Amino acid sequence: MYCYQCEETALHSGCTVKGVCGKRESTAGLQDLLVFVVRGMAWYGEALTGLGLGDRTHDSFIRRALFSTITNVGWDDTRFVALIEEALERRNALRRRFLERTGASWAEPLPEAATWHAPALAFAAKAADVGVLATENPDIRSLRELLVLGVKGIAAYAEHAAHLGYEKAEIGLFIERAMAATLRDLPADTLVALVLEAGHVAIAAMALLDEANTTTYGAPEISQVALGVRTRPGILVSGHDLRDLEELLRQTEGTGLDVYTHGEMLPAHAYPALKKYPHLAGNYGGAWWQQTQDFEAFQGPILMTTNCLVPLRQDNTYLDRLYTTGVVSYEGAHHVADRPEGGAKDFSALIARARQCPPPTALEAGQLTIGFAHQQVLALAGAVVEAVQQGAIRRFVVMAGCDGRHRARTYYTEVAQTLPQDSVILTAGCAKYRYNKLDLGTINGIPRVLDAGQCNDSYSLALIALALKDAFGLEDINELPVSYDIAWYEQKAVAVLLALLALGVKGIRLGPSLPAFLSPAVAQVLVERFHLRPIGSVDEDVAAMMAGA
Ligand code: FSO
Ligand code: SF4
Repeated sequence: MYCYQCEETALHSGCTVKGVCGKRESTAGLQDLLVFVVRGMAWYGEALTGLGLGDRTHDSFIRRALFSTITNVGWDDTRFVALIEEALERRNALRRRFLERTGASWAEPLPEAATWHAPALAFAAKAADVGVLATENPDIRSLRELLVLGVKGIAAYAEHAAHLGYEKAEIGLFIERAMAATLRDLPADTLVALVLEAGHVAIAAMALLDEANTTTYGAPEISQVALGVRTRPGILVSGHDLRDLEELLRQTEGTGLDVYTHGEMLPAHAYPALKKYPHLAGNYGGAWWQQTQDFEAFQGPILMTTNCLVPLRQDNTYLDRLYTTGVVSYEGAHHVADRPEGGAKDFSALIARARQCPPPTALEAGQLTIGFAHQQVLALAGAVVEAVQQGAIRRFVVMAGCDGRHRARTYYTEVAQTLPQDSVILTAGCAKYRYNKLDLGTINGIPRVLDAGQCNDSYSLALIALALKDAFGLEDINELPVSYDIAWYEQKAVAVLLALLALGVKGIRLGPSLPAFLSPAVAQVLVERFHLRPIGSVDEDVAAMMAGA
């Protein structure tokens, strides 16, 4: 195996024996093979689109296939074997259509991803040939991977929007074009252009998801979220899928059960159509990487709707209380099937299990204030602009992104603590768990940590920056008193980063380390064009950011 798609990759180079995340070699190989066959699907898809025979019926499958290979999503090899088999069937259907139309008249040779076929028994052997290292030139490999990893993030966000009935053909068309491009001998410049285009598509995907979430559940509003527990048995919901949470809330109404959010599900408490449920009891536990302790203590069933699911430790006892759904899979856990057309998922088994469980053990007390997505912040725009003009707010620091296990991530806690009192932190994603429970105070009644929501709600932060630019009559987003100190971990964050670059944001600090999939030459392109840089020491970075650098 060779996997270097996340920030925690071994030796900051690549996981080659077993993932630092716990991914087995067999799973890594099947994921590579799935991506390979999806590339083959995309190759025909793009060709058929060019022939006026575009077929968007495979978009949903392609999104789910890519999403399932994101870090901490799919752990069950049997699910990947089934996905590869389905991908081969779909690719062959596209191939038949293509051959019917073109016969022998197509000039370009067919890539292997478009023709290879074998039964499941041969998947493991083939996987060894189709991974990251199949591309020899390190810079082309780096650009192809940057593109594919950004596309994985885009696919995930677009899939969430699709669950709420929001789809855009342009996203599917781009995914098809980008994946097909990785099968061609393209010059580096063409790949760089595709990577930058991926940033624009990432903005489109996050905008679509924002529209889907806010149209369905209302605009997030300032809300208090309890961190303690109640006395009744509970269900813990993690991941990012709001529709799963909503269906579970409906099905648990009047059952005597409470529902708690975990990790990236925290922002659900700010949506009017979700917070209205009195049994949405609070937020439980810390960031994703602490879940083996938190899930153990919870005592009731846990529903994982998306990443991040981590492998259980040997002494964990919650496998029988673990429920996966959607693209998430884990050997030995229960899986809640997809919703039937026009219907809802059936959570009855999980609910029955919850009734037999004791209530959760309290981990914390107190509450958090959340709900600062773009609509809410723009409603406060007058006060914010005034605070800047009076000098009460000197700087905004965008600290969006992911949390992770690495000790170096204490940097983000320390930055939050070191930033002076006249600065405001804008956050989104699970990165916030490094500082959202510190008491950092308020400025003119505005909290010093404004939490816009999930990682995809980084879109909100971009809208806020654009609105501030207009409010101050500035030409360029980079003239704002805003610095970017982003933490990344997995591939959704790659999409968010590309989106920020596409918006023209310069001088982003990225940590705790730059991606291993950036070759020195590709990293240099990002440094030169966008002044992207790694994080430094806390004191130096805080001083530089406050000075506008
Ligand atoms: Fe975090 Fe995990 Fe949302 Fe990620 S829970 S790390 S960027 O999956 O998706 O922020
Ligand atoms: Fe390694 Fe990250 Fe890949 Fe897991 S996802 S195998 S930790 S690079």
